[in-house]
Amino acid sequence: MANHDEVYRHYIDGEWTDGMGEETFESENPATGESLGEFRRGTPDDVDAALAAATEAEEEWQALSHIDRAEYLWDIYHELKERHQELGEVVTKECGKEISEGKADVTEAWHMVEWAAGDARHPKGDVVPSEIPAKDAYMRRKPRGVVGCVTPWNFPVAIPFWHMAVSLVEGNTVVWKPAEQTPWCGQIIAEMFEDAGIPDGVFNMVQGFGDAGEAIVDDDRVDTVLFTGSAEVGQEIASKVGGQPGKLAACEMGGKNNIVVTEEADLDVAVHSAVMSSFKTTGQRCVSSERLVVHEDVYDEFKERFVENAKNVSVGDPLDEETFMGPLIEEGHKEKVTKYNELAEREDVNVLVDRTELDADEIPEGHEDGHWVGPFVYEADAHENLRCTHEEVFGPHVALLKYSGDIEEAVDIHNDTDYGLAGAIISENYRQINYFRDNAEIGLAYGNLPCIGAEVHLPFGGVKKSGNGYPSAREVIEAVTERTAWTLNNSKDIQMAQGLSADI
Ligand code: UN1
Repeated sequence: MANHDEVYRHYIDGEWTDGMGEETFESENPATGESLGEFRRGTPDDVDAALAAATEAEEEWQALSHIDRAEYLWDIYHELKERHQELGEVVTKECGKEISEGKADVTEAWHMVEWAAGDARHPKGDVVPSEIPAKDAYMRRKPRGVVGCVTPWNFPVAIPFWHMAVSLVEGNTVVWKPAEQTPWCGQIIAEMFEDAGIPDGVFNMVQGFGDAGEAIVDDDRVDTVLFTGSAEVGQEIASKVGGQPGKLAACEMGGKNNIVVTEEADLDVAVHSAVMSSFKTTGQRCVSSERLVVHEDVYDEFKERFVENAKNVSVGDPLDEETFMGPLIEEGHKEKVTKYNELAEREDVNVLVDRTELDADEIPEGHEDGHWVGPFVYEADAHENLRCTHEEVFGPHVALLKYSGDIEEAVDIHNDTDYGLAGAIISENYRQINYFRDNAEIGLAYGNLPCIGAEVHLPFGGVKKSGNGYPSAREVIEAVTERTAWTLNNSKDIQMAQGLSADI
């Protein structure tokens, strides 16, 4: 538990500071409504101070080798592992994910740190044969400089390390704004960097809201912006940064993700995958599935079994190991999910399960102020352009969409959203699986698996409205480094490529 006698601060230039603003804000446990601690609210002036420190620290940090820089992260790797249970509980208390998910968040963080720090022993560069015999050509990677990171609440430990671990090992300095819903996780991560002895100004953390995030995005001293979060904010960032030459943004946003269940599916695998993908994290992963595209031959049996699960899946105290779904993150989000459930009714879908309001006896004692919602499941026309089947809800709001044709039709339905993040096919037929693999418009494609639970050493990102670039996992290296093509002439003659005449 955070210490209630103190107001937690920003970490700028190796110091804990109140910053320049007067305001504070509270972190709230979404399962109980209790306050977890009070935090200073950062202002654009605080971001300015953090960016000044990060810019100042660049030269010294870049003078270290990858391996020396990685040493600081190895310390954090060990700490994450040693404090697994404790930190998992903090994640669960602050963002409401059930405890196995809270712990998995911490595990994912140390996997990322391990990948980035281990990668220091594999510095990246290429020797490329030149088309001219006496020429050597190389490609070297260099850090871009200052990386600004804006991270979401739903993976409050893992995603910051997706952004920051590779950035730092590659020689960038960092200014990070944690999500305003999970400042306690932000505080703990900053303490870890301090304990690891990271040089002043290399890592900076400013707590706060959208205005602080915007100050990071707008500032010329930031060379790369990494953002994971909502489609609205991501689009705004991408278009703002697109208008600033020399600056780069890698954004990963949401999805309206599908699972395709063909007539050749193993229905045990199908139901299990759909329940995991739709209800884990109470549907609040960017990779959660809200559309289940099911062939008519297996539709009735799938529906019956999925509905049975949706009716019975446990919603409750996320610290209890028996719980499957915790609360939603905040009251405003509960209102949004409720509105989408109501919208679906107005759009005249056939509602199969409606647990929008839980029964009083389902809510555990002491948790009356939590933001509870259970599954909402309905069937709708797969070819109709309804808002409820096309807009991301980010909750346990799930449409069953029946199809009757072949795999081409299923994949057409699958692709019929503006998003393209994650999706899965459940089938025992390799031709169907291969067709899905080659034609589904998504960045993360799964076969006979839930579409959540990506591993950090694979690229993580989407297409269409789901994002540009990879602010995450191993591919983040593309966003936080730039490459120099270096060409050396080993002769006294000037010889040109493309057969260009060198006569003067
Ligand atoms: C997210 O939903 O924002 O693939 C990230 C997964 C996790 C990351 C999810 N490794 O489900």
